[in-house]
Amino acid sequence: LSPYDKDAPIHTVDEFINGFMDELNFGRGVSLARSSRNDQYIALSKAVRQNLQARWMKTLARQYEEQAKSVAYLSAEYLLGRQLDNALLATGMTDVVEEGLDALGLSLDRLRAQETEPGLGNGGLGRLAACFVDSLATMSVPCIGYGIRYEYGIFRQEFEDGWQVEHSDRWLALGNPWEFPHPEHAVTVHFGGSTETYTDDRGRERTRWLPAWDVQGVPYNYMVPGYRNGRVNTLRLWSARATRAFDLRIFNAGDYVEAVRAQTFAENISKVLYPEDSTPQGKELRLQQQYFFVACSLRDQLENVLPKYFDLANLPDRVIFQLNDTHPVIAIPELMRLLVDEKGMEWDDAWAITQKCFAYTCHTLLPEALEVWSVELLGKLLPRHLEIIYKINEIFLDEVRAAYPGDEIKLRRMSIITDHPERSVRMAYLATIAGSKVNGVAALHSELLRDKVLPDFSAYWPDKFTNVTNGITPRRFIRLSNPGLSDLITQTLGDEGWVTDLERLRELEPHADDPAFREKFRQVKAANKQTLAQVLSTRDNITLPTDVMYDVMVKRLHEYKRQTLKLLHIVTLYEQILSGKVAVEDVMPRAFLFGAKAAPGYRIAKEIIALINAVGKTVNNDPQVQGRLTVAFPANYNVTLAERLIPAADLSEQISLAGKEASGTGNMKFALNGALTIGTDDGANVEIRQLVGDDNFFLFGMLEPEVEATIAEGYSPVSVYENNPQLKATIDLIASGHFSDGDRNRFEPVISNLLGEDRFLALADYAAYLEAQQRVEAAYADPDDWSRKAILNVARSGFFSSDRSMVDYIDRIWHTPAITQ
Ligand code: 26W
Repeated sequence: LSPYDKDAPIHTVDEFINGFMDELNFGRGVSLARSSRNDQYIALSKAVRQNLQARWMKTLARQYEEQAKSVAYLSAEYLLGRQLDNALLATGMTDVVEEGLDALGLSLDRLRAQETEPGLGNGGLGRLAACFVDSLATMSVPCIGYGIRYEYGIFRQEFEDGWQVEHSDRWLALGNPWEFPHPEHAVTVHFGGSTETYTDDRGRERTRWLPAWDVQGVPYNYMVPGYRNGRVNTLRLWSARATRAFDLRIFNAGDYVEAVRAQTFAENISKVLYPEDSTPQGKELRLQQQYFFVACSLRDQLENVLPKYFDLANLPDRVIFQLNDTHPVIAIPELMRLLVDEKGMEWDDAWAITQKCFAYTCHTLLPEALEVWSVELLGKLLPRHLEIIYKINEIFLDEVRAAYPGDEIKLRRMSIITDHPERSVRMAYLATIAGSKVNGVAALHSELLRDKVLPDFSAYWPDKFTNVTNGITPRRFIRLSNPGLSDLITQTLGDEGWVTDLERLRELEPHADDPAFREKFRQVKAANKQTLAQVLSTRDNITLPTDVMYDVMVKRLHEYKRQTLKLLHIVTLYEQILSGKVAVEDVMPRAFLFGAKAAPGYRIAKEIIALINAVGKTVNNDPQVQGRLTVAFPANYNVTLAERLIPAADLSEQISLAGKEASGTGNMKFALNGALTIGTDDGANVEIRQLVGDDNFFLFGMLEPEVEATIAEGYSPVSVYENNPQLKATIDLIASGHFSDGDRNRFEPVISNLLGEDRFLALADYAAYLEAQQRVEAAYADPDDWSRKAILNVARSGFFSSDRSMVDYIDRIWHTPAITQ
């Protein structure tokens, strides 16, 4: 940096007021008196970001000087959450800003509320990417996150008569102070057309792609601030726009209006996030999105990030591309194409480089979630890539043939190309063959991935397979979201070091036995419930009692996650009151809180949402219940709401069918914030239970091998129903129309799904779940012991810091040291 470049300009309250007023008066062009709340929010954000910008330039300069190896994280989703608070925390500016705003008669809380969160992800996978980039910045590890700047993020959910309705998420409508567009660095991406062979000047037979159309990717940079370490990494999201060539061609044809319309066609590529979580639809636009952002990102690395005249043979020393699920896997043939077709490298040399430059993380076990692209579609959109994939497959199958002579079945099983149900490309296989490492996201998941999903590949390459258990950033998910608990921890441990060294929470363990500490801990939880009740009252017009257990289930609505099992529990408690089996005075008061979005085309998931809302309406308004059971389902669950809900929870519901939830990360957030888990032996629940101890976790349900055995035996949900009188009474109450104004058909789809198929064995685990809920009630009846368990959950959750996940990725996969100075 030259001496003319500015260092962080804001340190004092006066400097802040100056910076803020400059941004307001000269950035927005309004006086304080005339400014809107949005003007104020943007001016505030821009004043805060000044301090980050100075650090950002320095970080980039250091990285360049050290020629450091970086992680290029390729992810179609980043579920970032609000930026302002995180920037304040990272820079340590909160107090100065609060005081400065106060002096101007403004409130930081109100301006915070003005921010629309960037919801550029569906759920766990997108949020994980956001946690990982946060941790890497905090650990001074060079990383650039690549993704798509969707103009519309995940839809905004509303309920109409309890039914989910989707609205577009216009998150950019009021301006976005957190992004830095760089149209001058736009790159061009090609699509379609055909390929041809030719002989180059050295007499070699080569192939080139003759594409039919192209678009430009404009990079928008976002700052990823490290926590108080003076580092700021980059998140580079690509936005699509029409190229000049694109519209010139049409202008020349004389149709001006058609030319302008064509620009819309190009811009459609980054228009909207696909709201599908786990069921890929094979839509052409989705493949366009995937190729668009990885092509932009690879070109950016090769042409802008690496020095001029860089020897590409050394690429693996400078960058590792981490594939966040299969969504960016088309990057593999793209790198081969760049190296072979454009740089003139020999195939084998290019392949050796490519194999070192990629690593693949799988985030699912559901077979229907594994992405497959039809050969027809891929060949139409990316003909050269299809050829490259075929060649990769051919060479790989030759290897397999040599290793297992005569085993035609194995050959067919391991082929990237499958013929059923139509000729298509299995992206997970391509990623496994090309990647240097393949990892699952929790211990159990990595085991199942190795042994059940990719057994042939793990037998062939045992060392390729590894595990990295997911994590969550403690900055956002305790320090920011739970200031009360954070202050208590800091007071108890003596300093704030735990925020970047989460294993230090272990030091809380001895305090779990201290009655005074338990009391303070309970006060924090009680205050968090008050805050949440306040938020839900203004946000959703929901009335919540604050002196009851908060039992929370928040995650995408999916059958395998089994929201219906939770619902059956609630209806059971209610039925027991109605039928007089249990006196209402003996019912433990509880509030059941749900948050969940369903994929818009996922019918049964939407029916389940409607049923939860219907049950809530009936139960909440039934005088017989005397307010002991409350069901709350605030619409539009997102990161911002999670930050309020999780700190207020007593009980965390993690009740997926064993073997289906790859990891879960919400489960970690709850434990860290002092909720106890009721959960199955699934995903990271397994590790949570091992760490917090069996006494501090309510385990129930079948284990994964039992699940398989039950299905193999021929599972009959209806006989479970026939043989359990309470279950029968519960389901019959729903079927009777009690929650649908007497309409017996209203929830027939849900009922017949449960009794006829029950793909995820909710009924099979029902009895065990009720029994576990009774253990929960018994434990909650002893507040002191419950607090002790909750404190131990906090104290033993340090492992789930995404900082630890990053250490594991660095040791096992990336080998990227932190930068120094
Ligand atoms: C449309 C195709 C599709 C397929 C899969 C879209 C999205 C997916 C993701 C893999 C779904 C997802 O978010 N998986 C979740 O990833 C989290 C982070 O690793 C895990 O904690 C969750 O268990 C897993 O469901």
